[in-house]
Amino acid sequence: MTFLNLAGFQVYKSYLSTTVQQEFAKELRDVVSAAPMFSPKTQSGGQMSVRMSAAGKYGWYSDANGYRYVDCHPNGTRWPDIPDGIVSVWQDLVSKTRMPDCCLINFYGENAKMGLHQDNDEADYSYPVLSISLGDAALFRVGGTKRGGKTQSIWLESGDVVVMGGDARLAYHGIDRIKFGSSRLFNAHGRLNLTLRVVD
Ligand code: MD3
Ligand code: FE
Repeated sequence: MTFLNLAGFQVYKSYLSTTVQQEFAKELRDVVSAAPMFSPKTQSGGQMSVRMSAAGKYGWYSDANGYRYVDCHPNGTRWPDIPDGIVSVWQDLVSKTRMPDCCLINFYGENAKMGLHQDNDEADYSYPVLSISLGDAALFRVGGTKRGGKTQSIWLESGDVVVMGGDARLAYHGIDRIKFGSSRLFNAHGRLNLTLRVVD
């Protein structure tokens, strides 16, 4: 494990052992079989290249009416519980008293990316967002709290954990591209990113 501070982002490289990553991958297979991945629609009528699902009290959903946190999957069922092992990463690095309300699950296939954005739909920014990367490596770009400022980039690899708190909580960030096929964690290529959040 090596620790790095990148513009207020706490980056824990190789935080999770291969064994733990494999255990998370297995638990996530059960989560996404109960709550299948979908491609959120954008306001402009397009589709995001990232596929998403979620676990916990809330998940994220987007359609012609905008984007928001919702307490059910689009299929009408409640989101599955966040697997215990994943909650324990939050307990070790963020809080032992306040549990996350949401574990967003983002899947990146070969050409998926996520444009620079801020995460500002949550009611309380005093809690950090914790990100867990699994599978193929991704080029992560971080900026400041205003659009158009200078940015820095870093490769996030399987087993890396990032904590975004303080000023970094409202920093612009995105994923430029995936190094498709760079990891052997899953039977298929691609990247999963988990973000644990306090929503309300
Ligand atoms: C900084 N996900 O789900 S993880 C997202 O890899 C999101 O799937 C990316 O941006 C991904 O919203 C980046 C790193 C990350 C996640 C949430 C943040 C950075 C963040 C929230 C606030 C500030
Ligand atoms: Fe984000």
